Amino acid sequence: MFPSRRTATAGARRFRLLFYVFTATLLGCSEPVDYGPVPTDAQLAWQRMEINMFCHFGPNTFTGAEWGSGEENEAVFAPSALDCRQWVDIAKQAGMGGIILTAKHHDGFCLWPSKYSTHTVDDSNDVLRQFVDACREGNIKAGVYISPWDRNHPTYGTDVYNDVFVNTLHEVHANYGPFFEQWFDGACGEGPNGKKQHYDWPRFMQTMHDLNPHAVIFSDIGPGCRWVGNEQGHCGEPCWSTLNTEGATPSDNKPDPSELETGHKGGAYWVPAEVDVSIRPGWFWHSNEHPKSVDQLMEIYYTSVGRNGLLLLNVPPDTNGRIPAEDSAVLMAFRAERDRIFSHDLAQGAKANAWHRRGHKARNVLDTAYHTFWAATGNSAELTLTLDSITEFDIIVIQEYIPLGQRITSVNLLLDPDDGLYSYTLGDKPLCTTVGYKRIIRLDHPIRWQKLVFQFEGMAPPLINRIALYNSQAQ
Ligand code: FUL
Repeated sequence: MFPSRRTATAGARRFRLLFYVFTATLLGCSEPVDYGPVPTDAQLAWQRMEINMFCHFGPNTFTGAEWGSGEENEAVFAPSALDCRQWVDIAKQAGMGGIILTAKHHDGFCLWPSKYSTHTVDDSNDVLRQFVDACREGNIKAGVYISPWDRNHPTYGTDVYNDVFVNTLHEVHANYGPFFEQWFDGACGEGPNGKKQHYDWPRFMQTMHDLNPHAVIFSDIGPGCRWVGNEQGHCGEPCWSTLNTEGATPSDNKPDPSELETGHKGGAYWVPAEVDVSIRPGWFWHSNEHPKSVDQLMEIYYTSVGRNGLLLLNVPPDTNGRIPAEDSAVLMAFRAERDRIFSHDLAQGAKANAWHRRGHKARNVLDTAYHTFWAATGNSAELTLTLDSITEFDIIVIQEYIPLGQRITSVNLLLDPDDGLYSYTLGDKPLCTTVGYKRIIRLDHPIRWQKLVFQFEGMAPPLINRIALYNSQAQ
């Protein structure tokens, strides 16, 4: 029988204490290493972009359809004042780092003069060329959406179509790349002969890897990033960047959308969530539709970027080939609102204290350098922030250092009643479960406090690269 705490001898107690100090010292000396799957450099750079623009543009813009039939006359696609530089300017001003263009949607219409299709723009109207040139000139990353579902191609529904699709990928990536992201829509419907295609996903993925190993590949299940399981603009709660994809394929054999929303705790692969949602009701521009409000976009921001996702916000150009003024205005207001709230970090100047591994002190959570972080010594860890003075805030941002894996399973906040004005506590309710790249926590109402104790639980010792506080009510 083991001696209980109460009955242990003084010698046993001394031995136990020495054992703890020794273990803590050993842990404190070792460098943190990867826990589970970790992002590639390309996935990390992608996640740090936070918000990108999606542009759905094609014959549907002119016909009012969302899924074109593939039978539309090519001449219907006739933008009167195409200006991809305007898209770039707006995306940059809105704080976006990349734009993904639907180079071929389900109607099969190619926005470049493809040799593998007759349903294309003509040589003098190469939209994809104009798009990549404008992106390069404006120093913003270009990405491309190429739909495998093709309602026009005569070979769709036969094995030959898989060759056609691979050739199409070659043509686009070799002649117009490099692209930072390849978007593979999972939709798989009937083609012109009434047959569905059996997509050769392994071959498509291998082709992409050979063409551009640095592109982040989107599909329902990755491998670069995954569909978030809904088109409403939110991640699940929790939201893991890890996913089990063994035995799954995009389209018809993917995990349930609810699993794509949350990811899998302890999942075998790093496949972060991309939240694709449109600023308007449809994906394509329609004259009778209007953009969402700033408040709606802020809500989407909090539940996508603020829950460990990347927001891919669709802003469709109109029949002129330009982003309409009302969409641009709301995007500027969305940017201004984020700047207003997030440009003044109230934790700056605070003191941070915690047990840490050598070189990875608690104060690293306060600097803005990405690769400095606090490394806790155990799976349960506490960090205390003491602000300069009593401060009012209602938003807490926490960023986990994901280059070494996603570890945190819950965060609790204790407000120390000795130092504040009120003995307000959130103590019995976790602030959040998962953190990941970025977690934005909105409190129910602003609180005024000076000393905050964060309690972290992780599957491995938590690594935190940033904690910041904001007041959304401040002007
Ligand atoms: C879906 C498509 O069917 C929609 O038209 C749109 O492109 C959306 C982003 O993905 O699967």
